[in-house]
Amino acid sequence: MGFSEKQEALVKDSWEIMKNDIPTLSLYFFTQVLEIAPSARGLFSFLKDTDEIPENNPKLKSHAIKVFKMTCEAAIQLREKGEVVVSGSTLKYLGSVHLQKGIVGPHFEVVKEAVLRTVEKGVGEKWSEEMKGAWAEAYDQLAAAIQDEMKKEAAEINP
Ligand code: ISQ
Repeated sequence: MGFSEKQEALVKDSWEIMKNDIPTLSLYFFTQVLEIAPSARGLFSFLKDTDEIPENNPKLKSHAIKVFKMTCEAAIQLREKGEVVVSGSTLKYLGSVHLQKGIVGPHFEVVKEAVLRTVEKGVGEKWSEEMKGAWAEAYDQLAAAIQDEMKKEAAEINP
């Protein structure tokens, strides 16, 4: 099943709403990631030496924005092209950082759950199962593209 215009609109419109409150939502997003997987704290330089999640930390905000923005872009491409295409250099970069950090499949699942919870909080009463499905699919396809690149890169390092 392809990605419909309606699904694309659900993702785009919810991201437009969420953009109005990036500080709250990025904090909420990281809180969810750490609630689901406390050990993920060690993966982020700005969380390593603290028990709390720093509010208004620029790195935290930019990390959160990247995940949401790329998922939103993935939704647009899914509708336009039927697949997620990340530019070669961006994909290579994403593949190598995630590989270097030792990220594996279950990490992507944690972040997926945190993304969905954050959208739910961000859009309030506009939240629906359909919106959840659209975000989940866009995220899954983006995560699959990154993980494919990680496999390729791992094979180059260790053929
Ligand atoms: C993955 N890549 C970049 C930033 C992130 C922030 C939170 C969770 C996962 C992430």
